[in-house]
Amino acid sequence: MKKVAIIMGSDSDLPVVEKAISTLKKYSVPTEVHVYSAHRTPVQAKEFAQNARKNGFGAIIAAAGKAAHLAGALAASTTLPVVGIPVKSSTLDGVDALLSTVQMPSGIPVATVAIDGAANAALLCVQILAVTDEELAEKLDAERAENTAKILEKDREISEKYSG
Ligand code: RP5
Repeated sequence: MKKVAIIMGSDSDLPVVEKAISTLKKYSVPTEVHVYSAHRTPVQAKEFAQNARKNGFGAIIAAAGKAAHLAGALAASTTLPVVGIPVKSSTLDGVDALLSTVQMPSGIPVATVAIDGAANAALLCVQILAVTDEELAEKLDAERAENTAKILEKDREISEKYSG
């Protein structure tokens, strides 16, 4: 199976990124995690992206806050799918990172999830790998069915308690 890379701009992003790590683990997707910054270690970030395909990766998750150029900078150096997580750090509630990540120029796409949306970033990568992996696709279907059952149970509980 192809690996998924999780790159974060700073170790301070780890509390958000942990949800992506645990989600990929749940699906037994091989994962490699690094701290590379578009601004502080641009050479290492670029080198990683340039070599990612030949190193067996199928997708890259990039998490960064503030002027969050990491996902775009990685996407500039690879044609693997790059999923950006805008991280809510300090002042502007993550809107700074959201706009920095999502507003990519034509030709260099970044699939941007919600602010701190690490679980969805991982799920999107699983879905990308599942295009050619039937077993993963079945796991995704099973998880969706389980989630649907949970929500319907909540509906039943709340409906019983408050309707009338
Ligand atoms: C970004 O700046 C990082 O991704 C992080 O979200 C933010 C703050 O980094 P630190 O100053 O905490 O290292 O590049």
